Amino acid sequence: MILGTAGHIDHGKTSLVRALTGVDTDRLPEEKRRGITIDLGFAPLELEGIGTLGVVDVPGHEAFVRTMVAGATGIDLALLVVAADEGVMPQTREHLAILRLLGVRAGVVALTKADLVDDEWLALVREDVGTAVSDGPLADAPIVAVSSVTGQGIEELRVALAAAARRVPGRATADLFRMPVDRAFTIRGTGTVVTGTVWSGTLRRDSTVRLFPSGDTVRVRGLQAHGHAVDHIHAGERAAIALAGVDLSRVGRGAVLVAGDAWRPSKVLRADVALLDDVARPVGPRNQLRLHLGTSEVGARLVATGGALAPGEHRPARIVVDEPVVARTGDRFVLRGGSPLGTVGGGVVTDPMAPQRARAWSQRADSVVDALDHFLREAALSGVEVAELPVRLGVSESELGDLLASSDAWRIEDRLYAPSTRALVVERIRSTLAEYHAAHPLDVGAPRQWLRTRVRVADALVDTVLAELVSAGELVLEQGDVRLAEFTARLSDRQRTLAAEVVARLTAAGAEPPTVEELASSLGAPAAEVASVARLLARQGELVPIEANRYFMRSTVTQLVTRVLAGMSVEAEYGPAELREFVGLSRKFLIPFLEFCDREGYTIRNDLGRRRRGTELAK
Ligand SMILES: Nc1nc2c(ncn2[C@@H]2O[C@H](COP(=O)(O)OP(=O)(O)OP(=O)(O)O)[C@@H](O)[C@H]2O)c(=O)[nH]1
Ligand SMILES: [Mg+2]
Repeated sequence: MILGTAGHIDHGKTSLVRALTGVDTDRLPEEKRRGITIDLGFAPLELEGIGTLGVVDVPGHEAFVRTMVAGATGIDLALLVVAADEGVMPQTREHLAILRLLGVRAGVVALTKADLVDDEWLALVREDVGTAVSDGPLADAPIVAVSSVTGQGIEELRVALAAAARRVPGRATADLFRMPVDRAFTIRGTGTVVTGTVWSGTLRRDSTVRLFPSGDTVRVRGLQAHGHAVDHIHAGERAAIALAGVDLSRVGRGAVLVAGDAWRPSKVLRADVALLDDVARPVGPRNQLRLHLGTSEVGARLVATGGALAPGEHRPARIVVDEPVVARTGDRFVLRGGSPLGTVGGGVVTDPMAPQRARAWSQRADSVVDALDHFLREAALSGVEVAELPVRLGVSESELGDLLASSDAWRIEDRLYAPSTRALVVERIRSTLAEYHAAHPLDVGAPRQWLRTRVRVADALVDTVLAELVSAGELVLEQGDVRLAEFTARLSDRQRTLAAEVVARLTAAGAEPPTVEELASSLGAPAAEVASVARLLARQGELVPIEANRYFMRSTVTQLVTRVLAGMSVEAEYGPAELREFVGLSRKFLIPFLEFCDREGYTIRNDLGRRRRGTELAK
């Protein structure tokens, strides 16, 4: 569990952390010299009956609010510090707003420097502070007066923190691992080490993680939790991770470590966004913003349906970022902007992998089922990748399993489609085939491969629907050609005349018929049309293609085959010269005819010549 400090500069956050933990978290020389916190500080806090909490101490200076956000992200409990002698100040309010935007739900308020004020003053400040927190997550938090100098109230504060800690719900350890990096450094002999608060899941030593934004895949060489070497780290722990073979230049605050293949860096997020009540003017797409998500901070623009967001307004919007971020549905974020830079709002991610031109979500999806439905309908024929859904829906892999088991979405291999997609694919296949038949009325059907490219959806989708339609008898698939069941090749009147002429010519030519081209030129018809007619006649059985462009009448072929087989015995091989005696063809026609006999299985060819196959015609 993680406890984070918050509060105005100099109000005594770091002193209080030291009074609670014994650790001085201001370790930088510059922090010592200036007497202020500049970077995040970390310390373990032992609480009776609870165990070890990780404490993140943040700076209060208004120039370091971005660092405060990086520290406050991922905390379970807040320790809001207000100095009794100064009371509520600007960063008290800004930090409170940030805690609320980040979804921190519990904590304790410490009135520090109680030794500097009298009871009457303390009572007034207590009331002020009570009012300041009244509409936020700390409305019910106990307010404890303390002094880090005299030790007054420290014990009471520990008790209050323990009570608050007891009410914090546990984090999901059986989930995808993610840890935003808040520090990176090199240790001699160990190499690059990153630290952070584990947001979700569990990580094992020697496992593999991905590092973003670099995209590197790296091995976890060693793990520490609260300063001790461990085999596993879990959600809600402060962890230090030694990464094998990663140069320090490739990792720093803002990077994120994740495990599993569900994560995708993205430049468009959808989110429910709220502007703070006290921002000066509306925020629209022209305003340059900084998006703080996890420990990362990137330039961003807000595009909300219906124009700019007014102060205090809460609406779905699209956030377009300058550099890709790794986010998950349900993630909280903070938006800062204006000049001087201030916190303007924040919200919750509702789609971390929004399509480029996605419309902002007009209706807030109030259930995972609705969200999935929305993504599927939007993706239509492209479908969505199943692997990314735990991140895109913000559910664990097992929750996704349950969801898919009860969903009527259509799964084809590794993608998921809306149930209505099937009808769309059917429609596209039917209309594509209808067009093909219209353009090629003499063809049996469209080649399957051509159909796949024309329908323009994933091959697996076309194949699945094709198979269904074929088995339902709506389509016919024959030798790689697909046709609508109701389609039959039909000749026009002109083509019927042409067909009759072709048959007449071939009959007249007997055993030595002309090629398609020769037929075409003697008939004065286009070769392509004569070829189509001949193909159709061949399909109907009237003609037989002996060569690619030469057809024989079926009756002629039957006579020739009978003649050649009658002359052959099954026991001997025959050379072409002998076979020619039997059929009486010239060499030019003989060889293609004999090859046809081999193809059709009447004869078998070997080194010695051709042998008659089978006995069915032998006498
Ligand atoms: N008298 C008195 N002085 C205190 C107490 N707590 C802190 N101080 C003093 O207040 C000053 C600021 O204390 P810090 O703990 O550094 O304050 P901080 O909130 O961490 O400041 P930043 O991190 O820079 O925002 C120091 O000089 C402390 O000695 C207290 O309870 N009583
Ligand atoms: Mg400090």
